[in-house]
Parts: sequence; C-alpha cells; structure tokens
Amino acid sequence: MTPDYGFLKELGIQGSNSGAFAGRWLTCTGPTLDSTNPATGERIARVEQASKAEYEACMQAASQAWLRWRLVPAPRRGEIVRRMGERMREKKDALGKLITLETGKLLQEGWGEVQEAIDIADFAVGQSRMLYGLSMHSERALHSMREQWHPLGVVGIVTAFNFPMAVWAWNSMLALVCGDACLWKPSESAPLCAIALTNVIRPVLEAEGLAGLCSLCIGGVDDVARPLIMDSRIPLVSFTGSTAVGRDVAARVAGRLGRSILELGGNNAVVVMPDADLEMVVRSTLFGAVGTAGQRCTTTRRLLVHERVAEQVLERLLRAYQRVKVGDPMEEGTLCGPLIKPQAVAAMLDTLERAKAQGGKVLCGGTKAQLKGRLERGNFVVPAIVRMGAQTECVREETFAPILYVLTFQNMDEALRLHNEVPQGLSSAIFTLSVRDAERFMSAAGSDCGIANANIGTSGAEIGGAFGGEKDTGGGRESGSDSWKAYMRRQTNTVNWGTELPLAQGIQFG
Ligand code: UN1
Repeated sequence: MTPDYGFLKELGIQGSNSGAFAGRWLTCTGPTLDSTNPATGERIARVEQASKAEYEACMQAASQAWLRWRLVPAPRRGEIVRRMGERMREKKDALGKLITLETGKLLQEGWGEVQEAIDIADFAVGQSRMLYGLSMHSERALHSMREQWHPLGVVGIVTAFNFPMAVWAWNSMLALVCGDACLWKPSESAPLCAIALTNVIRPVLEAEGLAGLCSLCIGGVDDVARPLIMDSRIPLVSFTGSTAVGRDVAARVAGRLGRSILELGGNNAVVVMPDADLEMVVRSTLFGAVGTAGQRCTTTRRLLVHERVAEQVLERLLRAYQRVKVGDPMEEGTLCGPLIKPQAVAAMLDTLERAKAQGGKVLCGGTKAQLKGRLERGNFVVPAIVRMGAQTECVREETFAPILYVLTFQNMDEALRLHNEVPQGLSSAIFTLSVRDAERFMSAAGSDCGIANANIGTSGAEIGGAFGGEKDTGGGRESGSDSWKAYMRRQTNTVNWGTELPLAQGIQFG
C-alpha cells in the first residue's frame, strides 16, 4: 500500500521540480537528482538541478533584491520575517512530515525541527528592533562617537541533510532582519525540504516584490557549491557539514578575505559522576545517542562514566536500548529511523570493525536491521553501545551513526582530560548533583566545548543560546544570543560638531 503523501501537494512538490529559485522557479539545465526515502529506498520526486547559468541567475536575483532590502527599516524587515514565521506555523504539519519522509527523522523530530524554524523567526522579529550599537565618549571636545550595524549583502547558506529546515532558518531569519539577502544551497540528500520551505515563505516575499531575497540553488560541487564559496559578491558563507569539507571551505573563503561561519563535526560527551541521578542519565543518553539515528552534530557519542557507577549505568542503558524500536519513522512508537544513505550504514559497520580491532567490546546492536515489506530496502541499523579500553583512536572520530562509546574514569581530573582530548568541541554535558563539579565542568578549566550543560544531554539545544563549537567544530556561532552580529558589518562613526579640528592622541600637525 502506498501511504498518503497528500502533504507533498500542499507544499508544491511535484513529480519533477525545479532546483533553482531566483524570485521565480527557473528552468534548470543541470543534471537530474532523485530524492529518495531512506526508509524504503523509493524515489519521492525528481529535482532538476542548477548549472552555473542558473547559479548566476540566483545570485543576481538575490543581489538585486538586497539593494532595496538593505534600506527597508529593520523593524519593518522584522514584520516580514514575522509573516514568514506565520506561514511556517500554518504548514508545520506538512513540513514536518516532509522532513520525516526525506531524511528519515521521526515525525516528532520533524515537527520539532519546524518548530525550531518558527522559534528563530520569532526571535529574529524581536531582534529586528534590537540591532544595537554602542556609543562611546570621544577623547576630543565637541565630538561624538558611536557604532552602527549595517547589512552585509548576500549571505551564502550551505546546509546539511540532518537539519534541512532549521539550520537554514537560523541563518536566514537573522540575516533577513539584519538586511541581508540569502542564497541557499541545501544538501543533495534533502532537496525537497528546501523546495517546500521556499514555496511556503515565497508568497510573503512576492507580496513585497522581493521574491529574490531568499534564493535557492540546488546543484553539485562544480555548478553551485564551489562558485558560491568562491564568489566575491558573497561576503559571508555559513557552512554546516563535515570538518573535512569545512576546512576546505574555510580556506577558500578566507583566501578571498570573505567571512565564514562554520558549524562542523561534533564528538559530544556526557560525563556521569557517582552522585548523578542515573534515571536522568539513561533517559537523556538514550535521546542523545539514538535520537535522529545518531545523525545530529550534537548527538551523544561518548559516555564517560565514573567507575563506581559504570556497571549500574550500563545495565540500565542496555535495558533501555533493548526496548528501542527500529522502524518506520512515520510510525508512532519508533525510536530509531533509518540512516540517510546506504553509505552511512557501511560507515557505521566499518567504524565498529575498527573499534573492535582497537579492543572495543560491542555490548549491543551494531548490525544492519533487516526490516520487512516496504521497509526492506531502508537504511536501518541497530544502535550500538561499545565499551572501550585503553586504546581509543576510533573514539576521536565523528561517525554519523548511532554508536555510543563508553569509557570509565576514576576522578574529575581524568574525566576532563578524556573529555577534552578529542579534536571536536561542540556540545558536552555533566550529570551530577554537586554544584562544585557542575561549575567546574563549565569553568574556564572545564569542558572546551561551545555548549556545556549540567543535567541536560548534549543535543536538543534551544534557539535562544548561541549555537556552535570550538576546535574542529569550526568556531562559528549561529541562532541566539548576539549571533546576529556575524550577519552585519560594523561601522564606527565619529562626528565633530565643534569648530576646531583637534587630532586624536593630542598630535599637533603644522
Ligand atoms: C545539528 O545537528 O546540525 O541542539 C543541529 C540540537 C538541535 C540542532 C542540531 N537544536 O540538537
């Protein structure tokens, strides 16, 4: 039986779709891309991808729209973003289902992701009235000094499959209130999510005669990704993806003196102290390690447990893993959907082989899950827990799959050393009832990550905080707090309202 995909129609998805929006959907001349359902291997729809010519048209549309947009008062820009948020609210159900269909995330997670996009729209509306600059006291008499924040231009947004809507929203909702235009290159594994979202917000921009403001360009490395990264008309590139690709993007963008926001790999750990509430540890680790089938940047990949409670934690966790239902992400009760591609399954199995060769013991899962009927060709795996000994090379790598490494420690010093010894630095958490240990974990000598939590897992951050991390995670910050500043240029203004011309630093000249 073919399930009812009526929501595709509601989102304007057809059998064959244009992959380039430049204020209007273009006829594309690049290669055709199939979007497939990772739970069934079935094709959902086709996308005609952009070639270099359509890339150029998208870029021009965004640039043209920006010339007008940058002069629209920021609170009015906020009003337009508010309406985009309203459109996403109206279509939340359909958008969430599409995320599930195309990426295999659970329905709850699909809806949660759309909510995250709505939340950042709301946040950006408020921010549109708070693009504050400082004023300073000039050292010269009858002078005033201040700074202003101005729009940057066209922001290039490159997103990954695992958050195919929210990460675009983090960037674009802020960029828009900041007065920028957006050019979006989504993941080739989630093109329909991008097309649908563009269709959802399009009427708001069209009503303003500014449809090119949110351009979309789906295409390959040579046709779209590289031209975007190398385009000197794009002052800021926000890139979400692997550390390997991010390193290349960073070098190329820096080479043309552009700016980048990098949201790269994570290798997030939960530290469990002997006084932790173990029930909370188990529940949050399950969500952190198995949620989104281990394919979040914030996924819990390492469990560092005090040796006094290690056996107890493992026993409870194994019991919880036994109850995890692997299956159709559309179905209620499923806790682990498919991985995005067959290659991701192969990568998981390969990593587990290496873990075993390094002395790791697979305590549960770690195999392909062979499901029946429609799901027979889905990319399903059974989430794995691996207990590691002294050798931990594979633990240093991020494998985008549900593998949880368990390591033990004897004291906080050792826990912190283990915690910080991986190359990545995105998210982290400690479970303890001790204020001292919790604060130490979040201190300057504690976790080296961009996110450090106490009694909350590593994933599932709210939009209000700045999101991002250090070291191989790339150093970028997106979403809440003052992340908006990255999307603007700062201008310092000094005004002489007197009749003399005093020089700074007291210099006498002539
Ligand atoms: C990502 O995995 O790229 O904190 C983003 C979280 C989500 C965002 C994850 N709010 O898990």
